[in-house]
Amino acid sequence: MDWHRIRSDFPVLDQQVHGHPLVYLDSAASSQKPRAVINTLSHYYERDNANVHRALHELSNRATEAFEAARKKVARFVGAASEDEIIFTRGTTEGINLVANTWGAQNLKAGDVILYTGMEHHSNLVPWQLLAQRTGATLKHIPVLDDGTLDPASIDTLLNEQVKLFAFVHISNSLGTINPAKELCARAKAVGAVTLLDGAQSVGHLPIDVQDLGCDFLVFSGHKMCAPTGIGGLYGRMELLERMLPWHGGGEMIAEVRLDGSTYKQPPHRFEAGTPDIAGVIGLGAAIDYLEAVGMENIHRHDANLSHYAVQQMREVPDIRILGPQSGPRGSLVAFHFDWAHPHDLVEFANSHGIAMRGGHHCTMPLMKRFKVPGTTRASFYFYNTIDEINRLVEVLHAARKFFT
Ligand code: C6P
Repeated sequence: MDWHRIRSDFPVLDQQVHGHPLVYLDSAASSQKPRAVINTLSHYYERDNANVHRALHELSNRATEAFEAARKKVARFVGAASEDEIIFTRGTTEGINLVANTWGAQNLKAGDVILYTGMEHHSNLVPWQLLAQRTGATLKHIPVLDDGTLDPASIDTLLNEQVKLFAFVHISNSLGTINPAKELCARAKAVGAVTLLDGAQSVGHLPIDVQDLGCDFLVFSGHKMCAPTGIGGLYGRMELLERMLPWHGGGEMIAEVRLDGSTYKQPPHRFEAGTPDIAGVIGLGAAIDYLEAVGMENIHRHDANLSHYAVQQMREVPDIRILGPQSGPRGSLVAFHFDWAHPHDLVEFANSHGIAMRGGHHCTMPLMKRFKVPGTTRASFYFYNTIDEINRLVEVLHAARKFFT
């Protein structure tokens, strides 16, 4: 693979920041966009812009065709059985809230258990907490071990017949842990629990096949996989989707509206009230075309090489504690802690050297508490990053340690 040529597809990466070439190591927060996606958005607004599913004129037909073609692409990309199992959302957060407010509100009652894990992003905690308050369901979580993996003994005891929903993250945004999603979904299924997989950090980083994984719901964000912000997806198994009532009411989600009540369209349209983010959806389709052209296996391998190399090199920096798995596979990010500076000070220092990283709790406060750290600094990678950039990061970490101590 010619990764340098691929990198040149991302115009934003070709710039200086504070007199240094930009090193963008914050893709777990949001990825950069290739020219193919940017051009698709321009083309859409310059040539095809119109509302979808509503009119019969040429522009509306073109917009509707591109919009529904993107749904097919997403379905293929995540291995769904049908494009009708794909609902467009604003992102992972909205997808989880949709499931909590539809499937959750309809199916959970007092005494039922919602199981999640100690490494969830706030978006996979708070919606369930709100739902538990409304329904009287009980919240339980699988603790995280020191090495950043889920405690197998707790899985044995907690994943039982009382669990109605098991919601867990595929790749932790704060540890890099890759959870054994297929095995966990099978175990949940064996006790009759529905599964929701948070794919925010995995979709677009490794090949995903929901049918092989066996999850009931998968949520993800387009902006973390080369697509625009404000667009994402929810995959739901049709058997569940067709029994779920709508969450938002409005135009386009209805079959018939009377003054005394309404009937609703079949999924997915039942869950897409109002004018959607048309350009975002078409941009997501373009991002998928782009990722598939690079090859998901290639992307996964390159990501894995980068994070493996980064862990090895960062271990050489004195007084740094890397969170998450110390060996074996990890997602394309490395989060670390040190006592010699606040994460925000290090992020500022790195920024003055042209390096973009994130510092803080990464929307995983319970995990920070678990590891007894106020926050961490996180370098996250994507296939446009290079080994040279990791070398620059490590140089700057050495310099920062000297500067702050
Ligand atoms: N994590 C990060 O810097 P949204 O904001 O809806 O696109 O994604 C939410 C979300 C859910 N789950 C996981 C595992 C995530 O990593 C994220 C987003 C970003 O780590 C922003 S906090």
